[in-house]
Amino acid sequence: MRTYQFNKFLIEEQRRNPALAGDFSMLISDVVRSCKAIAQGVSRGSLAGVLGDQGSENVQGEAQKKLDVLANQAFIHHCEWGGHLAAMASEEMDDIYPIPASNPRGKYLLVFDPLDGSSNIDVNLSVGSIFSVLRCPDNGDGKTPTAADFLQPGKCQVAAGYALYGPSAMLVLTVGNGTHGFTLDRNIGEFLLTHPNLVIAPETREFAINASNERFWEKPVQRYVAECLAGRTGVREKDFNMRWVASMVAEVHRILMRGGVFLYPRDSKDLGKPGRLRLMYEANPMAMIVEQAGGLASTGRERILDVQPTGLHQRVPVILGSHAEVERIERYHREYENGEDQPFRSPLFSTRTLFRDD
Ligand code: AFP
Repeated sequence: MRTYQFNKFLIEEQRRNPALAGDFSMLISDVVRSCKAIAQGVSRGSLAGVLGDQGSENVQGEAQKKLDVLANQAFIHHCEWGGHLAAMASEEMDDIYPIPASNPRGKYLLVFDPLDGSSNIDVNLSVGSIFSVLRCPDNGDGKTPTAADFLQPGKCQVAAGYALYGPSAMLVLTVGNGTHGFTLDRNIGEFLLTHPNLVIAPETREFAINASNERFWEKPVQRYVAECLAGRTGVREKDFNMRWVASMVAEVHRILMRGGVFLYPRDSKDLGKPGRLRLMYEANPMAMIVEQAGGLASTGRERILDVQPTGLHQRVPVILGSHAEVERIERYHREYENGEDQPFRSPLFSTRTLFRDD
């Protein structure tokens, strides 16, 4: 396989798009260095004494793992001094992190989930880091950035990517010209281009959802999943497979590799949360990656990249992956909203009607 180092890929992208030269490429290199450091810590697991709980909570009220905090520190340590960023924001930090005045400030903003799927880390399952790059609005007078500067729709991202710390450590990146995968060669400590121009299969027989929430889903999602479960005995006339790793990075990577659809929909489990996943540092970067690979990413009612953020840590419903399935799920939401969804009967549920009682 003809592979080449990540830096060669960046240089070729700069030649294609001069706007990526200089600050931007140097920033991406700093992010990649952060992911290499995290990959090293994750791979040593218990041997490095970094597993288990930190004994604190993040702004989401979620227990922090030691590696959550260490991964967050790795991004700060590798990215704060290069002079390419004005500020950073993270799942693990309540507010934004303006670059200290002691360091030069740049024209980009970095948003990241330093360790996604961290509830899997203590049981040695795949976890990852997710990152998104935005331009910092020109404050003109070099004013310290604010959280409001980050609240840009996902379509404004200039780059998005993730690192997957799995059997092999991989990096997946888009700078707006396709989605590309790199594998870490630990012998030389470099990511090598192994999966150029990834494309998501438009059709699939595989869906990923946390099925334990079924009773809390909205009816269009209940309809879609029930039809998948009915398989060849129902309206889909084909059997489906289900996967659930509880690590978004792993689910998205599988979809990039072999197609599929991932759903973390709105549910009534906690009416204060319109979904579990965060817009700025999970849904938006993954949506850009998926769309650049020919897939779709939706809330069920609108394109994720069009959502106007209202808060740094806001949550959104996420439905992404193979084009045909996401379009079907969006159609089911429209039919539900318009009262056009037909009474649903399935051999699995005898005469149970999942939809409107009227
Ligand atoms: P953690 O980082 O707290 O493990 O959450 C992971 C995640 O945000 C996303 O990566 C998974 O797809 C989803 O949550 C898993 O949610 P469930 O715990 O409900 O399965």
